[in-house]
Amino acid sequence: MNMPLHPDKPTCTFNLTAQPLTTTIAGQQAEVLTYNGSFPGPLLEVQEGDVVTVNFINKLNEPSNLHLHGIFMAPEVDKPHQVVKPGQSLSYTFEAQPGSAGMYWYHPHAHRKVTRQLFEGLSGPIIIRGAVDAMEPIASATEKVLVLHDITLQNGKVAPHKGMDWGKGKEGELVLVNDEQQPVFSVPTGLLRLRIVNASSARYYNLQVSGKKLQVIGMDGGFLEAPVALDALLLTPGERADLLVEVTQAEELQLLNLPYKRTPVGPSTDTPEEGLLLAKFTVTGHPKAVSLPPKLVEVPPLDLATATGRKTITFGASMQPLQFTINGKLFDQHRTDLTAKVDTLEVWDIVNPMMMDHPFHLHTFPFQVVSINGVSAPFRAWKDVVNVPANSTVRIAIPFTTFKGSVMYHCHILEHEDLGMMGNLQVT
Ligand SMILES: [Cu+2]
Repeated sequence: MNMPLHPDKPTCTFNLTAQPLTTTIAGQQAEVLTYNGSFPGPLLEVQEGDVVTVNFINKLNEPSNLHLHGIFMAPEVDKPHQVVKPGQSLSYTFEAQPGSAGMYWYHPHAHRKVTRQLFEGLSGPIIIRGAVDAMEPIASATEKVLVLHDITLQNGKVAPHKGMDWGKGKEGELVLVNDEQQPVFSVPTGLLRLRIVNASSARYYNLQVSGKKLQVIGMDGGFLEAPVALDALLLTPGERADLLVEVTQAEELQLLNLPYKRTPVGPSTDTPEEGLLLAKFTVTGHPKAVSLPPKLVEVPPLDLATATGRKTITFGASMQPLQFTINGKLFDQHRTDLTAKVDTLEVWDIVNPMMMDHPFHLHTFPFQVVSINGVSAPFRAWKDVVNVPANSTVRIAIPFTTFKGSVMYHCHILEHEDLGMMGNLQVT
């Protein structure tokens, strides 16, 4: 039995219409794809406990659908296999589960269409709010939602993918924050909360705020137990970060993308050594003392000794034609690749024997990263995407709770997903 919805709880309804739009991006006019004429799509904001309906309307000239990435919902509501033909619509109704406060996003998931539809502009942010958001000092922080998306424009359109782009994953020439190149935000002194979505099809962001520690308070779909201070944070496609920056005086801050090589061989990054400027924050106001929240939520450790299932997921590829595989197989939506039992804990090894990184994404069920090449994860967090570096193995632990059904797992470099690097898991 899947968890029933509670009709007595507050309800929220959103309509999202996928449609083309001619707009100006970085001074160039181009036809892009939008939700509701907005690039990126509008922020959907709900509270834990809300019953949420998202009505998706397809006004593109090809099939599409909607994936509410990372949200803990029944597989039959997520239904990424189901495509919506042009002119048709589909609804997604779910309860924003207690304890699921965090940053999520939405994007198309129609197989073999995902890369291009997302690269041309289809994505948008979702926030589920909970008790921690109402807690000081987080409640009074200045919050900015930043959707990172790259794009290449050419002759008034979004540039097409070429052969090599499908292998490496296309990185757009323009790196946009929301709909702008290098936007400048005016913010007051105090705590600055940055909620960042990597909505690029393939680009990794190695984020730094000049001269500041990033105080990570959440990753993907949930808060950490306490802030973790980092100099830089790698955000791979599909991942989200919830960061606090302590800004005690008027100054100018730069959000930078530092170089990161997705493959240890050959030239793989166009990012200058000193970093690429993504956005600026002009801070004004009187000097202000700030403090960090000492404690956020419980992220209970998982007892691996109780795990009843172990699996190995191995990435692979073949040339001519270029294809990407998991456990030697191309994606087939009619084939069940793996099975798991509800109310059990499983440990999976994600093995990447290739010379390039792949970010692994599992639908529906959040997991914890146990180790990377045998070294324990630096902090405990609920994740739905984890980077698996080249020639590496990442071990994750997944509690299969509440829901049964068919869920997908795939590489979140969308070119690889569209070329077959995806599988089906049946939870019974
Ligand atoms: Cu990949």
